[in-house]
Amino acid sequence: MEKRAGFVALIGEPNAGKSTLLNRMVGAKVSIVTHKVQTTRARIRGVALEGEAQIVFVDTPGLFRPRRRLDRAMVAAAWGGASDADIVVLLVEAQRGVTDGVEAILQQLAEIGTGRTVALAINKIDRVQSGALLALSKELNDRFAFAETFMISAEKGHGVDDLRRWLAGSLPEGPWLYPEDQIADLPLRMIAAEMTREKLTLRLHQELPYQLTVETEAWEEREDGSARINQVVYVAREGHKGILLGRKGETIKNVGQAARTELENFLGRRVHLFLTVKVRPNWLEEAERYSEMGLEFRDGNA
Ligand SMILES: Nc1nc2c(ncn2[C@@H]2O[C@H](COP(=O)(O)OP(=O)(O)OP(=O)(O)O)[C@@H](O)[C@H]2O)c(=O)[nH]1
Ligand SMILES: [Mg+2]
Repeated sequence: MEKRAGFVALIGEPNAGKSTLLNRMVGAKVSIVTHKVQTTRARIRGVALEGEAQIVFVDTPGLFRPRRRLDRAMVAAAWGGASDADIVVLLVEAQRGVTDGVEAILQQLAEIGTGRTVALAINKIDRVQSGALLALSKELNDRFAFAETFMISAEKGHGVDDLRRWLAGSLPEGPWLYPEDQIADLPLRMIAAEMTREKLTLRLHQELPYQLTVETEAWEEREDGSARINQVVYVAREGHKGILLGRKGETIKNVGQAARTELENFLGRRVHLFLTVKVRPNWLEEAERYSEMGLEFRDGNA
């Protein structure tokens, strides 16, 4: 059998379950997941093997109507991921159906999707009756010529094997793109920063998760096999710093503990994690913050 390999971009509205699907396909948590929208900020690749095929999944930020510079950079990264891929999979939430947001994505897809293989994955089928699924599938297929439609639950795993097999068979023949044992290509320091951002997003309310960013500043391997990691959480306002720290520093302490536990599981060794909160009123307009996130900073984003 010939080897196959290629890129599969996962696109969809925020919260559709793209990162959950990527993690399930890879079999490890390489992309953070929360119940909130706009969790993923950059393109994150995860590698899955299926028979003789190496499938490189590209998780993307959710597609929505951007307002800020950061939003624009995220949406640009998502469409960039789609246009670079061999196959695009559009995730649509079963219970939400064809929202205005899905409508807008379908219109854009009509432009970039021609000549490209685009599959539809209706996700979160564990939340709806099967009758509703057929109607939704028909409605979506009437609007766009999807190569194939899958009904899946990224969280529970339903339909995911079928999707992976189909993707494997649809990729072009060619040599593998990554070493056999590689599952992600995000640098460890970025994975570590993302883990902390996930815990912050889960714990903080309203707009705050969207107004902060996390960077790993130092990573020291120690002789006893543990790692000493220093991270900075940038916030835009003094008031946000207070909320992040919490009473007697409780909030940041809990976040640090949760992030450390996850990092230790991921790395399989002990971690000493130190978090510092810094106020940086302009961080959302700083090119360096964007490159740290893996996003492009362009003048046109403003
Ligand atoms: N019930 C159910 N929930 C799911 C399923 N897939 C994902 N979720 C949940 O949906 C929420 C969003 O999942 P994510 O994977 O972060 O979604 P996303 O599309 O990556 O979101 P953004 O990064 O914000 O664009 C999380 O709470 C998941 O646990 C599913 O199949 N069924
Ligand atoms: Mg995501």
